[in-house]
Amino acid sequence: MRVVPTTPFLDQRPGTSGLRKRVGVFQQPHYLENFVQAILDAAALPSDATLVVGGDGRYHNREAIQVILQMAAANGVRHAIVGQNGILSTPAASHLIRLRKANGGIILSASHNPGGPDGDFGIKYNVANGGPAPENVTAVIAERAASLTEYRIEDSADLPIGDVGTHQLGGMRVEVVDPVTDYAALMETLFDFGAIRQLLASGFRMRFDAMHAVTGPYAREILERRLGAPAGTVVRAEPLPDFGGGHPDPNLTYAHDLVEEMFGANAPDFGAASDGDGDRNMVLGARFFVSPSDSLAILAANATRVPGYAAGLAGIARSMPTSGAADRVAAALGIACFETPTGWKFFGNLLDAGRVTLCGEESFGTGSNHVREKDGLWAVLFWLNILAARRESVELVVREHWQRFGRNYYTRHDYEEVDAIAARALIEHVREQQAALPGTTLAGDIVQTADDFSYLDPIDGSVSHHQGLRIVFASGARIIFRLSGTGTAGATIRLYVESYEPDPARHDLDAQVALAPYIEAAMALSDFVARTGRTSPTVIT
Ligand code: G16
Repeated sequence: MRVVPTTPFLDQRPGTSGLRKRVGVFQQPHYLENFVQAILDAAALPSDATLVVGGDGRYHNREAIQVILQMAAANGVRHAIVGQNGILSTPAASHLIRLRKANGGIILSASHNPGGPDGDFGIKYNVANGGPAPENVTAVIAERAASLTEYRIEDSADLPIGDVGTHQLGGMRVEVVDPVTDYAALMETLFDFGAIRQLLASGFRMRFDAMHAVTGPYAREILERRLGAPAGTVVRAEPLPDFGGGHPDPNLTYAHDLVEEMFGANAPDFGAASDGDGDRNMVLGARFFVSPSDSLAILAANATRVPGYAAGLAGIARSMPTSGAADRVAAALGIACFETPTGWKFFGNLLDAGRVTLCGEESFGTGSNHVREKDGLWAVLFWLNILAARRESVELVVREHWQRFGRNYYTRHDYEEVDAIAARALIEHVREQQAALPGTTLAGDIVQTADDFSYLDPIDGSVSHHQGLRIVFASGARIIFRLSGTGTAGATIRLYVESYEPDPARHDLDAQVALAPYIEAAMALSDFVARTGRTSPTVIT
């Protein structure tokens, strides 16, 4: 064991989901080691600790895993559980932490950000409940990283993590496990595999785009082998270190091949994609896009058709920028709907306390109390189970939902890699105007409230400030400005816009058209073009 003197890096502060930086930043001498030591110090693990380690297979994953194992051994961890070849999807890692009662896990991923030598890398710590470390832990990680003077590492040859089995590293036992088996078994306990198998055998056609990211092996095993979907249902199934040069973000822009197929002639009945680390999902019907906010509401409204949720839901939680569609379902079901800041870590306490069963975010994330992360393939199986039970098209299921609950028109405009100073100034400019907005008219609607969202966690009493600027209208419409906490270059400004339409005769508009007056008002209020030089978003969802 070696103790290596080091000096702190000043940029090692976790964002919305761990530390995400360019690969080159992580390849600097001591950079990864410093952050791993900060995690291990902050985690304050007991002497017989078990740690789960895995990642999405992106460039630098394998090298980083060897370093993490050597450092875990040197820091007294007794048992490490590693996915074969260093692969574990984020939800599978969360499940493994819970299943094996590990003390925590280190997950390597920059999620939906591109990979490869010039792409992004990331690392985050999950705690014993299987979920991302809450803010009180990430704050200690940041403090430790900023004051570190040394790290500990075991001098050892690389372990053969391609082989399932047990290895010894110093005083630590390293167990290399198949990444898929336990996760697939969990899915079988939640969903009616028999009914889905019948649906898939009935001529129903689906396509799953794994985007050359981590879900390929999971989707092949579950959809093709266990559920009998024809070979080739899962495309781009091979996880590649650079995701085949693509951007593994399942949205209308980056999952373009799937979108083209689903909006083309002879489109399959159902299409889905997942992201780099397998926690996001996008769901499509034939020539029909399901907005993630609607998806959460629809899963909630149909939950009792699915075996794992047949007893009903304790409650629902959604992030603040996610549309209010789920709130309407919760009201109809007579259950609570919680509004949390952006970041899956904020759902952990509510799930642990049994206050909510389903959670979701506008950023293509949906999940439940089965793990403590959002779960892409789980959402796909939930949809398939509903379709198998209802035998209706995706479009019909969504339209019937709107008819019953009204439609929440929704869009998110992302402006990526904006100059960071200009982006912060724009947010300040909006903030300064907020106090004077209530009672005034914007986009032909009266502003009811305008604030900077703060969250009081009802379980542990912690408060999180500055979670996004909201402008809420009398009609229920909302305009929200927020800076992303996951970008790695400049700043990403997110503009979220929502309106509510109860009249089914007005449910057929394109969301961009329906929301145009609010979008224009937001652009004018923020002086957007002049301040950023941008006239159109990088990504529209
Ligand atoms: C992460 C978080 C999500 C969050 C998303 C976007 O997802 O886990 O909770 O909604 O980032 O965050 P931001 O708007 O700050 O960029 P993922 O899939 O990237 O891990």
